[in-house]
Amino acid sequence: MSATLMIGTFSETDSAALQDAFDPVAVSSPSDIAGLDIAIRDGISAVAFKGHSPFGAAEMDMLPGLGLIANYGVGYDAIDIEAATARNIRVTNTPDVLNDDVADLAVAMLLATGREMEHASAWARTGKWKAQGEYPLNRKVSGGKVGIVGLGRIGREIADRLAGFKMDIHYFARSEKETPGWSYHSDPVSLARAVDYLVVALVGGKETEKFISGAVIEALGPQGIVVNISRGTTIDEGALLDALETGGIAGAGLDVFLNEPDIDPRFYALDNVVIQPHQGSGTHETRAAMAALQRDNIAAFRQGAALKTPVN
Ligand code: 8YV
Repeated sequence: MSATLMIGTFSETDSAALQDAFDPVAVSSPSDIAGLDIAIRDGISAVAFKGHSPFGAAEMDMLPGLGLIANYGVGYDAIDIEAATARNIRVTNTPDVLNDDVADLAVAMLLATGREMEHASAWARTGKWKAQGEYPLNRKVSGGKVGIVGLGRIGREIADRLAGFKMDIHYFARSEKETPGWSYHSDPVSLARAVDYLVVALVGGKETEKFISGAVIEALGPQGIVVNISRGTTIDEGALLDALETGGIAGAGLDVFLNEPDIDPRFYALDNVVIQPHQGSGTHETRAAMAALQRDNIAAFRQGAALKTPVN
């Protein structure tokens, strides 16, 4: 028998489509695999995975017939790729289909933070506009200097959008790209020093942990705004909170956090932070495309065809 295991919390639509296509067994998290009967575990050859709970060697070893983990998401930092490769388990992800939405949200957070839109909205809603008059002046975003940390597919979409806002584009990447007019920085401190806005579009995982360090945040300075649409792990969150609380930087627009959704309550007390509940790819259109790509990868695996978007 060759069965599929669905791991995670899927929307009703995505779940129904997976049921129709593969009639899977379902659990909420990789840590639930241990609770499945051995006979069921032995029959699993493909996993449809969604979420950010760790999927490591121990969980893989409980599924001896596993050949594929099809991840719902471009980021696969929750999955131990080295352990999967060592066990001949292929991993796929859902790149590209979410670039637009994630880039849109990054730009929205940059504008919302810079133009103090949450404050300004509260000013109107709580009657201050009527009672106290015009909202205090804030800052011009168009034409500013922005640094993109990670010029991959999503980073590039963000940079292209911000070029439309007449911004001076700087970036950090592992190597310089063919980007006439944009300024390359080989280290993030130099990048942060050169700009007013820093947008983090790195991949997650051990290699990029705390890449945006206290030193980078300090280099950005009191006028600086940080936007993060990558993973909570890419920023030294303690250093970020300290800087936000003490005026070390001006503000932040954050879609991702450590320990989400149980995020550090210090964030809730800050009025210079725009908080989004990791909703970068969360539109009907994009989530449908991500789910379809995940199913296509499973179908390809079942047919012995080439995987659509392999990771390893
Ligand atoms: C998640 C994401 O997949 O693609 C990614 O890497 O972070 C998101 O799109 C989504 O939150 C579902 O877990």
